[in-house]
Amino acid sequence: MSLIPFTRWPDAFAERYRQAGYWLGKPLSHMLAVQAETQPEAIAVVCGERELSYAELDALSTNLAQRLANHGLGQGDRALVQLGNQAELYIVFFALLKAGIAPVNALFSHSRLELRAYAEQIRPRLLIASRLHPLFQNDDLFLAELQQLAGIDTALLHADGLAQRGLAAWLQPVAAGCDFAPTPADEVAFFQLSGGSTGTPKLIPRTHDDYYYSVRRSVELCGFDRDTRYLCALPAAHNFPLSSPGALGVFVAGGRVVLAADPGPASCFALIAAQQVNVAALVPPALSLWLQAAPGHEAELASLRLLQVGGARLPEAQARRIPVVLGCRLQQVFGMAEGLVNYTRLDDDDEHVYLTQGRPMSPDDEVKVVDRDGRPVAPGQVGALLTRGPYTIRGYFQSPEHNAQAFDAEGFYRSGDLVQLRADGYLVVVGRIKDQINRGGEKIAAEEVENLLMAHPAVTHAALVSMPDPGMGEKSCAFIVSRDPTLKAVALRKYLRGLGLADYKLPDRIEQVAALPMTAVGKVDKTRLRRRLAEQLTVTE
Ligand code: OOB
Repeated sequence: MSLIPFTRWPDAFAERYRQAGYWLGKPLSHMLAVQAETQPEAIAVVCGERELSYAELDALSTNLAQRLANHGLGQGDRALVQLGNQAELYIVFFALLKAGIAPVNALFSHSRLELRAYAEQIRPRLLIASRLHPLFQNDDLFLAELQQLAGIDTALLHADGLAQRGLAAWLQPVAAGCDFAPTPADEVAFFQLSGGSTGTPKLIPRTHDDYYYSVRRSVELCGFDRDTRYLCALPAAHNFPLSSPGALGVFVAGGRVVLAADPGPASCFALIAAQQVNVAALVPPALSLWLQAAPGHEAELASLRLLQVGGARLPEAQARRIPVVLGCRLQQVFGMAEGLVNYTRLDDDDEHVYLTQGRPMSPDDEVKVVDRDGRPVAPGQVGALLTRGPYTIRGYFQSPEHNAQAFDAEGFYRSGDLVQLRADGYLVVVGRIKDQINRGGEKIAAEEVENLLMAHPAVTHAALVSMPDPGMGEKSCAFIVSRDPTLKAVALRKYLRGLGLADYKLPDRIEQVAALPMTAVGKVDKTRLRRRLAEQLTVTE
């Protein structure tokens, strides 16, 4: 049986991280075992009317792990999972970890193209999806296509009633059968999704050791404990609400995760009041909505003590309104699914909390800020951020060519962010050099959308760039050169959706141009396109 190949940390680093007590040699499922043992009756997850105790979360995930093992699945196998913000997301995650099966947790907003791309890369034997998702709702065509494409031999569907392949049946107790166990702690536990800047989304192999450390250290810094009641309103599979400290942090601390279907104030404020939520995590656009909606709802928000904001740039003015309007403290979180997470600290002064994106969580996070030629910039100057450390990957999954660019010779990951590293070690994010649009925390790789636009018979050239947006921070604009002057934006969007692209990646605006501006080296001059757009937008306002 072969486990999953990935780029390991060099031995000297691995040794250091073990010596320092970062890497414990324990699987991620260990956190659940601890709580099920010490406080089995405590509530771990609240989802709608349902409450799951730690004992139940542990038992249900063991049932599923046992059934999967009996079915012949185990160490080295991969799974493609797409579940929304439901308790099953955690049950399934722990079941797969316990059985040594490495999942990719696709976001619920992902569509056919994304699922296909993940399936092609990991070649899963197992698919766990949801009847609540449009792709799996009405017919089983896409299910059949995925099965054929990737060689999936087992497909389980959440919310499928008592149907044979309904997930519910697989959560029932079963007599013991085949043995199962997590993969060794220094092997791949699961795959995170990269925001990406390339044509196909890259996968991020995370080991038990590195991820468990990042969660434990986050818990320490953010002060999570048994009294923590954490609102998970962002897509639960994303790195931020999963591990910074996120739901896994809550499980490490023995607190309670309260799941919300979406981060809108309408659903969240009532949940905060009903469940006495004291911590929540948001992206900036959701924060804007909360700030608008909060006046008159102060009583509902009274239990909230800490609001974490991350995933995209948080304007200072908005940051400063948080304590005034929402009555709680702000913590800025600047992280990435590849690893490095920076936090402002709970005891930082206002200047740090409002003006910086925090500092790395681990004493062994190494940060370099360099100029175009790769030379370190003077302290406080803007440069590109590179990082390596005990929970930052050394390579994307099966991407040798991309890895050669994405990592430097010393194993530092090029995050693609432009930052200032202050003398006190705090980082300020000022921009980015990666070809990506950050649409309110949702990442869009320009190249992926451009390739699809150019697949349209009438389109000869395409460039996707960001444009400022008051609500989302950034939205996307596609500049296209087309053979057909009557080609409409709606038609192009419909075409992209037809190809199976997730809705959030559809260009918000489409501009037809005679030609794309080029740089001296023959690349599309996106700076000029962005400038043109900024000028147009100010004129029309
Ligand atoms: C988080 O992870 P990803 O992988 O979706 O995106 C990472 C990228 C960063 O490289 C940066 O470009 C941007 O998102 N970003 C921020 C930011 N937090 C992330 N840009 C400005 N300010 C921030 N506070 O987004 C993520 C992962 C773990 C925790 C939090 C966020």
